Amino acid sequence: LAVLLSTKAHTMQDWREALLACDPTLDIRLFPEAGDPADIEAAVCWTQHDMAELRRYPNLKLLVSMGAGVDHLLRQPGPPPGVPVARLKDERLTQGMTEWVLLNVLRFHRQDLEYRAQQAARVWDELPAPETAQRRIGILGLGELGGASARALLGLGFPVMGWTRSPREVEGVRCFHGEAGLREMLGQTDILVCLLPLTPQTRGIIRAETLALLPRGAFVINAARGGHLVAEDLLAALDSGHIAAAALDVFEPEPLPADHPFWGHPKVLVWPHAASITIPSSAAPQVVENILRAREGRPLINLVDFSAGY
Ligand code: NDP
Ligand code: OXD
Repeated sequence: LAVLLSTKAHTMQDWREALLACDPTLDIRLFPEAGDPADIEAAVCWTQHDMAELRRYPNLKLLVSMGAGVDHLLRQPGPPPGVPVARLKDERLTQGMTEWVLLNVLRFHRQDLEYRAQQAARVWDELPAPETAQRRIGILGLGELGGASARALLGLGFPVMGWTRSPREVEGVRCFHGEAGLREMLGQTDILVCLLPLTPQTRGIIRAETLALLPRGAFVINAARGGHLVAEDLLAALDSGHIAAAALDVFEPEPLPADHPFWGHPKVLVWPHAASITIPSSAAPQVVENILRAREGRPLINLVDFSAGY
């Protein structure tokens, strides 16, 4: 029985080696060299893999995302019926995201954009000192990543709020849920951080109507998926001055087209979907654990709840 690996060409060998380091007996096939389709028992895929293609493997028992997000696996036509899907929950992936969120929160909080503009103009001028305890952070999603960012921001002394699907209690965080909760949180959010999964319910969550609820001069940080944000609405809010600046790591489509206005916008920080990059050697143990569990018919870990969409 074999494992099908399908990811960007430059990470394929790293993944192969990382999985073999956990279990040297694994038979790993690098897509598109799958061999006999009946051999494939598990597929470990990243965003470019066509889900319709997976229907070729009659003995597929498990599909694993090479990231925390699974929207690429669940979108139409979706994984083959009856095949469970697992995501990654990985300390180093979480650490990378926490660092990226802190980096951008601090850039905005500490007026880094203004100071860079001053540097370009050779201006030596002190801006008013920012108040950490008054810079309210609102995080959309308090899961693996949002929860870790919330704790790190609390540790720096920021007041932190978070919005989730089900009611949550997170120590030190003011928690909101539901439509009314979202409106209430946005009205008090100076820096909005999106760490939601992309589902039909969360698509377009950052749009004209929600941006308008943020206080004038708020910042937007999106590290989740491009589909969470309506780009034209953010551009309009930036151009009107309602939103001060944005840090964006994810776009729809990716790569961000060369002529997109975000590239040259003075108030937008563009990242190439690199806020946190999966490190195969760190993620491989849980993937191999799941492959062995699937083979032996034991309960799987880090499973996606199809009804919730993440
Ligand atoms: P989790 O599944 O652990 O957490 C998701 C959170 O979002 C939960 O708190 C959940 O609520 C909340 N949520 C989901 N749907 C809704 C909804 N309809 N309304 C309100 N809240 C909702 O995900 P992770 O934290 O691991 O990852 C989040 C996303 O980050 C990934 O799906 C991926 O898209 C993105 N990502 C981006 C990376 C990058 O480099 N840019 C790297 C890794 C991930 P509840 O607690 O009630 O379940
Ligand atoms: C992920 C990502 O989902 O890298 O892990 O975007």
